[in-house]
Amino acid sequence: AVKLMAKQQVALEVLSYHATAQQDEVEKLKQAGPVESTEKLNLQTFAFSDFTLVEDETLQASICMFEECNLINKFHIPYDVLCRWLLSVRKNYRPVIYHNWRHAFNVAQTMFAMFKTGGMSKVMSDLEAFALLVACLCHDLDHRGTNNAFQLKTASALSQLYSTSTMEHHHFDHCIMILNSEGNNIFQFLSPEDYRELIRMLEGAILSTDLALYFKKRNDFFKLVEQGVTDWEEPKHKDLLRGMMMTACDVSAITKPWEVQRRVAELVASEFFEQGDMEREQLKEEPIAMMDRRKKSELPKMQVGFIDAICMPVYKVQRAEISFSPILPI
Ligand code: 5BB
Ligand code: ZN
Repeated sequence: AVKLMAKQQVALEVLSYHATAQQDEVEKLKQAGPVESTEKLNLQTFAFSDFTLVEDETLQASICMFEECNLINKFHIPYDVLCRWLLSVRKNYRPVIYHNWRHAFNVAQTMFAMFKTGGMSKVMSDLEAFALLVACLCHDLDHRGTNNAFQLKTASALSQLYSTSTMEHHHFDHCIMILNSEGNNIFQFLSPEDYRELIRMLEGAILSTDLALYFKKRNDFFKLVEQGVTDWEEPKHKDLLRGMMMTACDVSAITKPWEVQRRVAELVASEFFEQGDMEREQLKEEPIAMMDRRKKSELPKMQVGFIDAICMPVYKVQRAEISFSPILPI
């Protein structure tokens, strides 16, 4: 009963924010078409930065990524449905400092580069490319700029619904809700088998962006790679690999040229500090150092710790046949 009430509460909360694209927006994006070439925008490179793109160019560039992975043709995505879905996805990111649409777009771009430049298309099917690209664009939907620990501490409706991977479950739910909205189902012409498999991969990929799950699973993955496993056909291994790719894309801001990564780290820090402020004001609690603006001077050291302990291990994974490292050459 508690769970049911939580669910109703969350549904109300979610519905108050959920919105899909307007027809005039769809028409405008349709007319604009994709950007001329992904090369022009450097979409294929790991050093890409979105700073020079205006809002609508991020959507055109997204269309381009679908196009260049041949997903529009292969999976018969109606062009207006793709446009509407992209507009809806963008609309369902909140204007928070870091976990906003731009972050999702950048994560998808790194995934695109892994396929095009990193050679991951050699081990991934088109259906997997589709699932991963969509997962990247949707993996932080309706983020509120606060983490899972904050949801638990504030006993938010969301945390009553999902006690672990709270936000990630919500991002997935939100993703499904958009797909189920009229005119937004980019999967509508998939066979029932492909559809089921794609949704399963989508859920796994979005949930794997929970740092806690990454820690739980990464040792299994590193062991596999160390053993020289090349047989990514084993479904369990493949699930693991897709999850690790999601993590590698999610934290890829740290792989950008210094000026870019510095600016992004500032956004991350600002969002953390805002949560710290809320904890102080609303919960009368001392925030952890990472979220405490009074401990700002400790931030560079923490960021280096983050890079060494969380990011580098996943980028160091390398075998002749696979590499998804923006840092190390193939
Ligand atoms: C992260 C885990 N937390 C519970 C304690 C603190 N750490 S941390 O020491 O690794 C840390 C990470 C400390 C400071 C940080 O940013 C200061 C600007 C960060 C950090 N986190 N830095 C970043 O550039 C980014 Br991006 C992030 C984002 C982490 C969000 C979730 C990552 C999901 C990976 C699957
Ligand atoms: Zn993210």
